[in-house]
Amino acid sequence: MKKLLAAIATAALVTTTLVTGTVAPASAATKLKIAHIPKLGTIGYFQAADKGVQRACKELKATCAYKGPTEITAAAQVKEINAAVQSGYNVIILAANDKDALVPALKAAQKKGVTVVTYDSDVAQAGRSVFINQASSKGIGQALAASANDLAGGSGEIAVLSTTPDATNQNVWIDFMKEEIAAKYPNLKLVATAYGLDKPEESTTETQGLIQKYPNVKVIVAPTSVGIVAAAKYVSGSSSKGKVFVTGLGLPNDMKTYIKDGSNAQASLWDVENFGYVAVQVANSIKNAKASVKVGAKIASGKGDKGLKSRTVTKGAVGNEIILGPATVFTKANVDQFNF
Ligand code: RAM
Repeated sequence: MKKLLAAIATAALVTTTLVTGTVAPASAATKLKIAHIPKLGTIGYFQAADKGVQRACKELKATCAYKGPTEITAAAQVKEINAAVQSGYNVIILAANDKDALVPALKAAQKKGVTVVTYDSDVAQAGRSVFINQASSKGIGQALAASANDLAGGSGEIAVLSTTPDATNQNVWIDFMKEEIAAKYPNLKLVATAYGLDKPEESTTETQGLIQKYPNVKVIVAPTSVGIVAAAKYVSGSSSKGKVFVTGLGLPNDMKTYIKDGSNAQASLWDVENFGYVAVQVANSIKNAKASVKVGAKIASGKGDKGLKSRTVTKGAVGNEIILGPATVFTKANVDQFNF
């Protein structure tokens, strides 16, 4: 029996060697030239993601450039996409400002052999190979609804402060949040959705506008790293402190003050640096190992992936996607343990 097991093990080894041997040697791998195109260059969240992009690039000996648009629009991203193709980039890592408007430019890029991986905010399937989603979109929507219900004490008016009206990710999350409210929290009333364009000044003005127009609003839900801190800062410095509460998605360093002071803000987020790392590693697996991106396929996500070392493709709200991992909820007790 022992001999038989040993023989099977040896046979398995031989087979593995043969399979591995058929893969192109490392030296034949395409050298990656990666353009990282965020929604807007100045957003701290994307700059944090770029640290992970750079970490993966170093590991892969790839060339990487942060091509942050100066406007948070689809048109500004189309310019960056076309310029990247013209300059010979062979991979685009993109957080999209619009689900459909970027697709023609991305299709043209893919035709020229560019591998496109979206992360954070998706485009329609035809524009990319796969989407790296930060966490389950439904899970994010449910968590936002639960937090709003908690802060509202189970009933009353709530409002949303979003980014741009066309942002794929925020729109998917808000839809799931509405579904959850209808199903579980019938005493919450969503009175308005405002758009602060992921800019501090606009987000502050929109927060002020919401509170003025809806004097009974109890909670502002901001699923945006820029909006949430603008809203929390505004509330904390106004007479609404302790009456209006802010929740949503935000960087722990930005939100610390407002989680700990009497504002009682709530916030959660995922590991943004690892997010950028995984996006690049998945792009490398697609380009150099011809990894399948079909639902059910497993993709290597790099030895420095702080989560899993390989990721499974699943079916998402827009198309095939890979989920980074659950978000961390920051509390008074844990927020000081994070530094990003
Ligand atoms: C902003 C962006 C981004 C979103 C985070 C939470 O930085 O809108 O797309 O994922 O917030």
